[in-house]
Amino acid sequence: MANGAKLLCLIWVGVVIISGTTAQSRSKPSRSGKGKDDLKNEIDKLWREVNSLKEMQALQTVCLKGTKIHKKCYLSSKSPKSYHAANEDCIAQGGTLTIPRSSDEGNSLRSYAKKSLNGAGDIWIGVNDMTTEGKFVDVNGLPVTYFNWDRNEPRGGTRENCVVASISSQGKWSDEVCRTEKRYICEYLIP
Ligand SMILES: [Ca+2]
Repeated sequence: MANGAKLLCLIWVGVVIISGTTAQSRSKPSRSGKGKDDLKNEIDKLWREVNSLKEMQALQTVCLKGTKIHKKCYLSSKSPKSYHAANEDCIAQGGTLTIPRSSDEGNSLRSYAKKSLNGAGDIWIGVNDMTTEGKFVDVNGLPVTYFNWDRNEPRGGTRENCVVASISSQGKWSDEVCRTEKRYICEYLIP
């Protein structure tokens, strides 16, 4: 081969190699970039699924340990606490203090309380008039529409701003000093 032809051949080989490399280096990052996004989305999706499974499992454990009524599970706590401590404990477990929304719920709550807390006594429920005297709201600050006050209750005025349900006395409600230590039941909403 003549020197000129050799040179041309070398240049051609060089061009082929360089264009190959640039084609690769051009397409590679975009492919891997897209791949990374896909992978990230996939991981995010799996992570969400794992978390919702964990929540479902926790909820199932609560329902199995406690009791299940329509769209709610109850789990009693045996050690008495002040209203605030009880409320915080329920929130930490992913629930709230029980809020009986109807006489049916009140009855279910009472029979579960009777069974799980050995009969007598009062339990905190998630109702209070701490913000405005006489205006009873639930633990989320929303107005309560179902009440089950005992006769002559509430009567504690500004001194008693938290509500208990009596296990022995048909689940009737009374206002009580929030610092008092009472047993309680947390409720968990079932999706
Ligand atoms: Ca009050």
